[in-house]
Amino acid sequence: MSASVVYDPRPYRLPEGQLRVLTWSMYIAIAAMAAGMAHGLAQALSYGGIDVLQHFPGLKSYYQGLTVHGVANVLVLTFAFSNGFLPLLVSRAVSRPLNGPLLHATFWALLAGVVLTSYAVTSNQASVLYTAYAPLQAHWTYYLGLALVVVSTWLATANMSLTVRAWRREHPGERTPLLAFISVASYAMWVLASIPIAVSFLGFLLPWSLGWIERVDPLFNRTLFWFTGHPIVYAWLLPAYVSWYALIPRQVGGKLVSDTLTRGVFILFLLLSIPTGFHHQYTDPGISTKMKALHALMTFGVFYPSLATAFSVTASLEMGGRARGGGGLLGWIRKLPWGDPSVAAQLLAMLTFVLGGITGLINASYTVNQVVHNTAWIPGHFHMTVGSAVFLTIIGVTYWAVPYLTGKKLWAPKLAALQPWVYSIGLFIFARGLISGGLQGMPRRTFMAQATYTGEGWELAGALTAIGGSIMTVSILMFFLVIGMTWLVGKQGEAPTDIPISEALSPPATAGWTTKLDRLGWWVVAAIVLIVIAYGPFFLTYSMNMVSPGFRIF
Ligand code: HAS
Ligand code: CU
Repeated sequence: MSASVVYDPRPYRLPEGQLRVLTWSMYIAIAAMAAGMAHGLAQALSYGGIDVLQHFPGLKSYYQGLTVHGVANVLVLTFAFSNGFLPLLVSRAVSRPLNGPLLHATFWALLAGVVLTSYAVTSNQASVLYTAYAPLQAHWTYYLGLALVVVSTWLATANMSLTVRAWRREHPGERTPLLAFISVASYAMWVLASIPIAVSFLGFLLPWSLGWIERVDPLFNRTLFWFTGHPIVYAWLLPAYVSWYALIPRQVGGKLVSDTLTRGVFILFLLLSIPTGFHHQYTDPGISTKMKALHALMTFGVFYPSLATAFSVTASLEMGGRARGGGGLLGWIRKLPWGDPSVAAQLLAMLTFVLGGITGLINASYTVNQVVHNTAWIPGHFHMTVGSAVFLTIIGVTYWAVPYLTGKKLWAPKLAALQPWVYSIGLFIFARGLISGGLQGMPRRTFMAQATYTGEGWELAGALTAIGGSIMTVSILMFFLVIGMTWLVGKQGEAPTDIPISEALSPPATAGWTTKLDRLGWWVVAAIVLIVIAYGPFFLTYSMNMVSPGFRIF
């Protein structure tokens, strides 16, 4: 193994059969993106007072469209992508194949989940939005389908863990390659974080939708939702961070700055992502103010590893820019390989995420949250996080992954490098609309095109949202054009033959306390302790009121 143990430098490519399964997982992600995008445009236009929803064949309501948009983009696109991406990186990092049966089980669980959920949503039996709040009741296929999507991520985690464990057995005393460690840590956090939603769906909402139990407790299920629903955002984000730390430095000619810092950042996410969910419930009754304040404090804690990431990744980029001849304070930025579509997409993902992160801090501030909660500000925030950092990184990775996986050269790379610019310009206009509208009280999750009321500044805000959203849609169509043409006419044999993985500036220690960082099991135990502190008091003192029958108002 090389001096910088980020990955095993011997050339390695997964057996084609296994690669095909991972590739199809990513194709499911791209299909979800198509569905999500079409409904995204309709949502954005609605803010501008334009109702195109009525022209969608088979669409019954605004909320059905919004459910498709949310579920397709943040539940299917993200996890289908990561189910393909993370195991690919792990197997490459340790130069070992994955477990075949587990790999197939992951794929089929995902596909079955997506089919069931799609059935529920497209037949208008699950217009409950992605948050699935009781007492709104969806068809049972919605809960079961999404539970299967979650199960697929557990199977993918088991597969990666087994692969790494087999490597460790063959390499006693050696540090786990960094790329494998951070990929497994990302999904390990998610496995822990997803247990509450599994309990809510399988223990309450699914039996309730089947008529096996008559009533559920809405607040209890909502709390289980956000128990998972906050850390889920880091399950979307961390695969992007994996790319920013371990792949992007190589793509720009720099190096990963610190092995120990990188491991530490992912461990902090494992520890701090979960005990923060009450920051989505500041206005909910039935939860003590003290516990909400504790979660606010923890939220400021989980801000830290992202700040560390900002500095660390910027240092890697600066190293690359300077190696390419960039001088002065900021001259290195221009020298970065902006012409490489994969790099351009991810650099813009980072830049737009700066504003996403700042707006998150505003949300997290307990009292300031009162100003923005349930307003258009919130979708403003999350389109600059999941809709930028995550989405543009998925696109950036796809720009090298599709050629790598199919052996075909990327079609029209210049167009591809322009695409993330169009997206980011659209995003800034769009988010400016939602953010300013939100500050002036414009609501979220409301069909503004049919609202019989308006407020000061909403017209401009709505127009900017609609214009920005339309530009973003054009950009995604450019992406589909590039990827579609790559499939159809991409030249065989001119694609990259290996994954772009960085070297680290210095190798990880082989003695001393930092070697203990690799013991993921212990960190999981520590995370559980923090979760018990943050959620124990609520669950110990809450008396469940199974009061609510299901409502289907769609
Ligand atoms: Fe959030 C609501 C707080 C991050 C997603 N968030 C949401 C919702 C979503 C979401 C979907 O405290 C709405 C849920 C719903 O439907 O109701 N959020 C935060 C905080 C952070 C944060 C403190 N959110 C995210 C991420 C998301 C996401 C990440 C998706 C992936 N959020 C909240 C709160 C609410 C909320 C409240 C509830 C609001 C309410 O009232 O309902 C932080 O983790 C953010 C940390 C990020 C940073 C930025 C670091 C910047 C980096 C880029 C570096 C740049 C470089 C540029 C390297 C500190 C790493 C160099 C480039 C060159 C070219 C030089
Ligand atoms: Cu959150």
